[in-house]
Amino acid sequence: MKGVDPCLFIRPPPYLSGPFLHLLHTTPHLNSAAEMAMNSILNAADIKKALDAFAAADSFDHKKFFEMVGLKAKSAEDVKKAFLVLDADASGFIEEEELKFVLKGFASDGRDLTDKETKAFLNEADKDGDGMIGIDGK
Ligand SMILES: [Ca+2]
Repeated sequence: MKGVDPCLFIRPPPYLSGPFLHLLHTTPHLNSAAEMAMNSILNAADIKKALDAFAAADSFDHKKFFEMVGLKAKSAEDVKKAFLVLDADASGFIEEEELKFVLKGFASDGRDLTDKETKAFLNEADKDGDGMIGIDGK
């Protein structure tokens, strides 16, 4: 396996992209499941406060957001749990489509990120430039 990009093996099948993901993210009971999982890691009041702070379109700042929800102060184990909630298709990466709905992973009524916010978030968080965010935060 040396020299082979491991991403090739954990890329989601085509039905798990685009429209299907959108359905996944807009299905209320799935969102509630994500919200419940996130509430077991973070404080619901902190989540609400952070969502309110970035309620306006194009105001999202992921560093401040993660700090406000308390994720920055969490253990690597908890951060990993949060990552798994946001990685809706369990591909091992948070892709652009998942990033767009990232706030719904914190609360089912979280807004969608604008395309501008999604791109800015991805550009900054995707340190290795593969177009998605891995569990190592790259
Ligand atoms: Ca994914």
